[in-house]
Amino acid sequence: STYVLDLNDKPSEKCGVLNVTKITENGKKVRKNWTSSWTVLQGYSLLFAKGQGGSTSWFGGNQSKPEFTVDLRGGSVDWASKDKSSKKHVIELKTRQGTELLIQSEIDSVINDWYRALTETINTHAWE
Ligand code: I3S
Repeated sequence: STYVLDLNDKPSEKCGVLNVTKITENGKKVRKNWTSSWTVLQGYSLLFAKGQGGSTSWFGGNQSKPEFTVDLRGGSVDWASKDKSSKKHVIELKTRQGTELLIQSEIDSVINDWYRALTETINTHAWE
């Protein structure tokens, strides 16, 4: 039989473009700055790189470095309450280190897949 290996089927290996902003850094509130970001879930790490614009680049390439990386171990993920953002389909991600991020996509199937993947990852690595 034949099957297609879809990278996005694995809970711990997923990538795509999302809108992202930090709202808290090391426990301190920071100003929102929504940016479109190439996002990769790799094991328990969530990596963000500048999305769109500029040269075509990827993590494997020379020109691109992840802008920041989030360690999901011990973190939490939930749908953001209305007071966190006026946008639709917003996920709130909190890390053990005291960073809070909002991640969003206009496409609800996309954000639902991310919600599932992040939840599975956090649950899988809950005791590390
Ligand atoms: O939670 P806030 O402060 O209403 O967030 C909005 C602002 O950050 C706004 O920027 P400035 O106030 O810096 O101009 C952004 O443009 C909005 O996108 C933010 O709100 P949403 O509801 O989109 O997360």
